[in-house]
Order: sequence, then structure tokens, then C-alpha cells
Amino acid sequence: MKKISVIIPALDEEEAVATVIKEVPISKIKKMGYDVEIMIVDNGSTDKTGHIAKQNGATVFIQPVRGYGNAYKAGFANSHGDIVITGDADCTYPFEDIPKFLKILEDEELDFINTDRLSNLKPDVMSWTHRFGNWFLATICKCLWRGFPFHDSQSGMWIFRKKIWNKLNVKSSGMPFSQELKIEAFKKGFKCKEIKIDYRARVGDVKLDGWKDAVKNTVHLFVKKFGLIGF
Ligand SMILES: Nc1nc2c(ncn2[C@@H]2O[C@H](COP(=O)(O)OP(=O)(O)OP(=O)(O)O)[C@@H](O)[C@H]2O)c(=O)[nH]1
Ligand SMILES: [Mg+2]
Repeated sequence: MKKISVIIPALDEEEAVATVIKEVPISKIKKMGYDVEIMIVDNGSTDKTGHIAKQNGATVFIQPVRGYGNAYKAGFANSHGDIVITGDADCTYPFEDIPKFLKILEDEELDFINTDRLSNLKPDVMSWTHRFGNWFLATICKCLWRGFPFHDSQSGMWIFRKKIWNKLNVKSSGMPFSQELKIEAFKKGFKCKEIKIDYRARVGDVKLDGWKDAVKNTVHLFVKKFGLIGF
């Protein structure tokens, strides 16, 4: 039986993590013929994130080394699924749509699906600065990698076959992990697609360090493309 790993990084997300776990439609996924594991990668939370996640039936893997990329690398290495589905632990991503994503992945024999938060974005969900940052980073990706197929280079919800992970050279340990994964999936020639999703407002405190993360992601793109020494 094929297995799905729903992998969710969490840093101090005690307000949202239970809702996020409950949103995964386990019985529907099982009816489609898959086994399911939900893994919360606790990135050194100082609140009750891990405890609440366990109470709600998730496997909790602790990655004490902080960083969004570090959390995902630990999650991928310790998960057992043939197909990986990711998203934040902050109620922003539609985990209830997993059956739809799985069907598209299987029917179209895809390797990697990115989700697009921006095309159907509701007005109050994201600040204009955040929107601009997303547009800016996606535009740089399209300029640096001709044919880059994604509108939303920063989306944190991906659906992909686990076997491709070992072929992707994703070095980032922090927030640039998201864009680097997409660049690698595209560059290595995997069969990719992007699906529009309904993105929602965040529950709990923002973890992103706005401008600092935007600058870091921008620098990361140029370093990745041109391999600048010293970074
Ligand atoms: N920023 C950040 N998030 C982490 C880290 N480790 C785990 N996470 C989790 O990774 C997910 C992404 O972080 P978010 O702060 O939601 O980043 P974002 O989605 O770009 O920003 P928001 O629009 O505020 O949701 C969340 O579930 C975090 O709890 C880390 O070191 N830094
Ligand atoms: Mg988020």
C-alpha cells in the first residue's frame, strides 16, 4: 500500500497546530487507497506545540536546530511515505484539499506539484509588502531560470514523490529552502505543475522576519545562479 507523509514544520504554533492536523482528511485519503502519516517537525518550540500535536495523533519529530529548511530536511529524512505533502502549521494552507492534489499527481503522472497562493488571493489575507515581495522573488526566479514554471516561488505547500528528493541539490537551511526546492525540481527536469489554492490568514504570531528574509531570499537566488564565493 502506498503511503502519504504529511510533513508540517512548526515553531511555536500552539494556537494553530491542532486545527491544522484535524484538517487532514485521513479517512478520505485512506479510501483512495493510501496509508497516511502526519509528522509535525518541532523546530525547538518553547510552547506546547509538540504536546498538542501528539495529543492530536501526529508523530512529532524534534529538530532542535532552528531553520525552516533544517526542519524540512529532518522531516523528509525521517518520514516513510512514497508521496510527501507539506504546509505550514499556521492554518494558512488547505490541507482538506489533499485528495484533489493526490488525484492530479497520479492522473497526470507528475513528480512535483507547487501550489499558488497568489492568483486567487483574497484582499485581507496578505499585506501589500508581502505580496510585493512574493511577486519580486518570483520575477527574479523567472529571469534567472528561463522557463521557470511557477508563479508562487515562496509557497510552502508542495506535493511530490519522495524518490525525487535525493536527486535535488537543496542546500538551504532557512527560508530560501522553499524557492530552492522548486528551482531544483524544475532544473532537474521533473514533471512539474502548479495548482491555485485558497490561502487563508495566519493564526498565531508571524515567524517570518519580513524584509530580512526577503533580502536573504533575493541574495540566495543570485548566489544559487552565479555561485558567488563567500556565501
Ligand atoms: N520562520 C520560521 N518558520 C519556521 C522555522 N521552523 C519551523 N517553522 C515553521 O515553518 C512554517 C513557515 O513559517 P511562517 O512563519 O509561517 O512563514 P510564512 O508562511 O512565510 O509567513 P506567514 O505569512 O507569517 O505565515 C511555520 O509553520 C513555522 O512554524 C524557523 O526557523 N523559522
Ligand atoms: Mg506561514
